[in-house]
Formats: sequence, structure tokens, C-alpha cells
Amino acid sequence: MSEQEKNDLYRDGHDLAIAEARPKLKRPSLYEVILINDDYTPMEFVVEVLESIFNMERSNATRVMLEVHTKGKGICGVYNFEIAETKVAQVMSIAQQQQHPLLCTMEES
Ligand code: TYC
Repeated sequence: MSEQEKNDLYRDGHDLAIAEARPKLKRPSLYEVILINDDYTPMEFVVEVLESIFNMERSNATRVMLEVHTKGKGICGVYNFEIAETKVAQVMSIAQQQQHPLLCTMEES
């Protein structure tokens, strides 16, 4: 056994050498929150959603909205699972309240 391996052990007082736990740590996955284009949701409403839920400035919100409008979908932000889930639920809730067919989903990034 190397000196390093010996240093990684401690004696429990009963002559048993116990290796220290070396838990495998994994960084939490990140999720892209994605807005989907449709033909009916007003552009102004989408911009307001991006400002209010994704904390974007109007200029950036307008750019993202137009990207979704022209390309079919676009990323609003990248978050851990719980935050992403909450943002999706908030978008779907406000869209439903105002009777717009806006869709929002999340994908592991
Ligand atoms: N395509 C919509 C329109 O022309 C605007 C729009 C943009 C809708 C982005 C949804 O996620 C969306 N009124």
C-alpha cells in the first residue's frame, strides 16, 4: 500500500482500517426553456412574457421573439430543473389566462 493510500485510511481503534467514503458528485443538469412559434399569439404578448418571466430588456425580448417567429422556436434561458419547470408553468399559465395558444417546453442542454 502506498503512503497516499495509507493516508486515505483511518484506524477505528479496533485495528480495522476503514476507507473514507468518496461519494461521486455530479453537477445538476441544466435545461433550456424553449418558446414555440404559432400563428395567433400576438408579438407584443410574447415580448411581455420574455420581459416579465425571463427578466429580459425590451430590446433583447424583441430579438428573441423575432427569432422564435422566424425560426419556429428559440431559447428563453437555461436553468436547473426546478427553475426551468417553474418558468414553463408560469408561461403556460399566463398564456392560458389570456387565451393565447403560446407553447413553452424544456429540454436538457
Ligand atoms: N408568430 C406570432 C405572430 O406572428 C408571434 C409569435 C412569436 C408567437 C413567438 C409565438 O413563441 C412565439 N403573431
